[in-house]
Amino acid sequence: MKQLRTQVAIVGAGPAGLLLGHLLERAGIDSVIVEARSRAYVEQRVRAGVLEHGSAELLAQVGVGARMLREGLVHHGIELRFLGVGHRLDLHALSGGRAITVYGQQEVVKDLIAARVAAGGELLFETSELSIHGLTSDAPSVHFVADGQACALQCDFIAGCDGFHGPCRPSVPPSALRVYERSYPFAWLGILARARPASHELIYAYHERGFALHSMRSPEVSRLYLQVAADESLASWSERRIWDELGQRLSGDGLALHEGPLIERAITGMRSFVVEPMQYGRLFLAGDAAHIVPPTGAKGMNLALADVYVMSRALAAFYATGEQALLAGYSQRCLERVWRAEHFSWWMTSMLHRAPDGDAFQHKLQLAQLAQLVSSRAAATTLAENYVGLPLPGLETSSQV
Ligand code: RFL
Ligand code: PHB
Repeated sequence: MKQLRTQVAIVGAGPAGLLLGHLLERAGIDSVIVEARSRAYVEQRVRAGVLEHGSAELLAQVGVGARMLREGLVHHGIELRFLGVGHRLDLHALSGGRAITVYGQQEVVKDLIAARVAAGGELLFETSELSIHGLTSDAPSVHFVADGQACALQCDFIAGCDGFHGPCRPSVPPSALRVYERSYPFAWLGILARARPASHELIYAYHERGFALHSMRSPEVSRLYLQVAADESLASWSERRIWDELGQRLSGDGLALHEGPLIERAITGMRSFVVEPMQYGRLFLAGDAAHIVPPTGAKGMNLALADVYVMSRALAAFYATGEQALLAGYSQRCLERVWRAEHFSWWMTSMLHRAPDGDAFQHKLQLAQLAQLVSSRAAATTLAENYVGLPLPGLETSSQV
């Protein structure tokens, strides 16, 4: 077996693992990132699209934001649409000058991989048979196969950034973790279309037929989502049916969708999930490996970035001075933000979707809540503050990205 050694072994090259590798590199800490998929696969995986104010600032401040600053779309507002009428929420004014940046997750991933390669950092793709060992010892290790060769990577710490289905969380004895979970009786059908966005800003629509979301990736590419049944099959959704349904839920009040060829379509289930604590011995979990939110609040990728920011500061303090308090506090520190985002994502989801068993009373409650959001500055401020995101502790902030 080939013997390797590093300070921090990072499992997974999604946004969490890649940003952690970059932040550690800047702090002079050696790491190896081990990823099961190919580089092309992770660079093309279409997922989230909204960066919170703090996430965009973090990427820019640590030197991986140049393309995001050029190509990302800074948005100062979103629209809530119900009963066929659109209402703009001025996020910028309501949040004291903060904004969001629309920039695809796979673009963040591409920029982070380019930075890793340029810095000469170890990043192994297409590995298999990964397992982790010695978590409660001072000498944990990660075993895997790379290029047909079995490897044992000795390290001081393991960062489990391997997503919801990765092997790190299941390696912890179940009695050491507590799981909090909720599933939802619907899913999202998401499309990417070569079509000019119908609006400059995101539109979250509550409709009797179900939720719809209008988003984008560039001035030529639209990203749209439809609430569908939890067990819906993609096969029953022709291109024509998708556009017709989007039109029914989103159009009207001066808004007309621009149709175009589909580049991508997929159905994603919705769930809320948190594991506590996010640490076991020398294993630290981050991102989807530790928590999942339904995508309605656009928080998934942002939480992943925030976790590894906190983890990198704790590891930097440990290697600089031997200080262990920040590492010991990692889980608690992250979970405060995680639970805020869990609540916000659950709340947005419940307010904007039609529950299959929802009755007329439920529908009226949702409409009353939406009406309050677009008429009360206090209510709108709560949404805006959550949507643009909490500041990252210790990060210099500006009011304008
Ligand atoms: P990721 O991005 O899932 O990355 C984990 C990485 O770990 C690798 N891995 C392994 N590597 C080595 N050995 C193994 N045995 C491994 N097992 C797994 C995986 O291949 C992968 O590369 O987790 P990370 O970094 O925590 O980032 C989290 C975000 O990706 C996630 O929160 C968001 O994308 C969630 N999400 C969405 N969030 C939004 O805010 N808006 C969206 O529209 C949105 N759409 C989505 C989504 C998540 C989806 N998933 C997880 C199925 C759409 C989908 C389809
Ligand atoms: C996206 O652009 O993919 C997107 C935007 C907002 C969300 C979820 C996804 O809440």
